[in-house]
Amino acid sequence: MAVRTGTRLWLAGAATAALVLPLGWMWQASLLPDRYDMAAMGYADWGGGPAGAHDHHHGTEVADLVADPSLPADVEETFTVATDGDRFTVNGTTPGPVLRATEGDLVEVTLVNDDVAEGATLHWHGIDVPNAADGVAGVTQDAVMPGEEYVYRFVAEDPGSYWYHSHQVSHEQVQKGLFGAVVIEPRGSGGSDVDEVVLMHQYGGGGTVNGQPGTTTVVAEPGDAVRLRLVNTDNGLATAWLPGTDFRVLAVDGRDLNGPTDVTDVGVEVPAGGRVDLGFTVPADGARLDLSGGASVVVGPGDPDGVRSPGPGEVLDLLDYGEPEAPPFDVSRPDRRFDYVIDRRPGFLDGVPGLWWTVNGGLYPDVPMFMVTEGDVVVFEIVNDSPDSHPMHLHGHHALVLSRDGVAATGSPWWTDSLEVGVGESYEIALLADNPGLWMDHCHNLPHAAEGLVAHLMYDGVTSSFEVGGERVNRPE
Ligand SMILES: [Cu+2]
Repeated sequence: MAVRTGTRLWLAGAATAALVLPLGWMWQASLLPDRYDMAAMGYADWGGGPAGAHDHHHGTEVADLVADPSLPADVEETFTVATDGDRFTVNGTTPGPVLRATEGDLVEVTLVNDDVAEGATLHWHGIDVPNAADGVAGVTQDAVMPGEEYVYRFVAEDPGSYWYHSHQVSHEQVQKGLFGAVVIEPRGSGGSDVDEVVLMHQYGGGGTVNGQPGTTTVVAEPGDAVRLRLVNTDNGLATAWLPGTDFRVLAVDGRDLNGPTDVTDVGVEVPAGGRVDLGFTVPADGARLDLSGGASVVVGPGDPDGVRSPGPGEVLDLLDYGEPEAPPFDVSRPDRRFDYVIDRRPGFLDGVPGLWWTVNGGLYPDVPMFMVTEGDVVVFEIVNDSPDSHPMHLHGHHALVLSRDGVAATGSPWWTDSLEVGVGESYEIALLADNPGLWMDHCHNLPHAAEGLVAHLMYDGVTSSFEVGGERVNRPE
């Protein structure tokens, strides 16, 4: 009897050890060092193309990938960030000021940190800036601490709608207000009669437009040509609709669509981080834009106290909207093909047990470093096998949507930097590697990024001497 009890106890102990020892190892293996070089994280994935040296000690420094220093600034701004513990502001407001430039301008913005204790940065979301101006703490710069400043310089090459936000503790700082819109006007064009930013954000309650809850009024006359620049700074997908008004989608993620046609009574989806420009002529009795977050915009005559319309029955599909046009590079024979398969499983992330996101089966930081050389044509297949949707954001580049779920795109070229990848969906996208650097490629549902849904695109021969963690406690997510 005693022997049997002992055996049982031994068996129980062995079973416990069999569980605990691997768990202990997994926990230990998941611990991140106090500081680490992002360029050395994960494993190199060459996407089926030739492998380079991937020597992250010798090469071109991220900090040296700058706009031509001899160019004088055409637009010069100082953005001072501050916090009262609850909200973050830029020059005293949230959203911060709209940064306006004209195509071709050299933009120079000095970030000054007044009192944001954990530090801050400015990332120019959707603008394909030189790497040193990308504003990612621990990757392209150190977080700017109170009393310090950092100068961002870039040429505003592509007219369109963009935004800026902190990329230090971004899941907290962005939600609490450290952002603003950017508009790059085309050079020498007449433009619209009325051109307004509609920045959508939820600070913790319902939706707001440019910081205002409820209904915002845009002054316009019947017959005016209007361009509304919808910017989604939230973590989730937004839907916008214009009940009864004919409209067209002029641009997506800062790129004009080719041959967009009028549509009526369909919704338009704006992924987290994404921008959609809507164009329409103001009807005699005005127009009304309703937003899924709960806010509305009345354009021209119309009743600000009017009733919100029920949501749209269907949403516009960009896959076959507008007129096709040949891509500027040959997408049929890419130099590299990468998989970006998103899933979720239990495990440890930096020693913390939980259900964490995976990239190609691995938990952060055991994720691919997508390696390219300048001039490569690169195809990504993003597959979402997880039970939640993910707005995927690649820094420094725009990608052309080739297909969704195996169905080829047949509409206008659809260039994106913030692409909603729904549950079970797969997208094939193509890009030209024409902006050397070390670039984040992550989910813009920012809590998801903080939960490990982060990878990087890296040009062979580029090095970064910045570190995540470290004395500056750089925490990009
Ligand atoms: Cu996500």
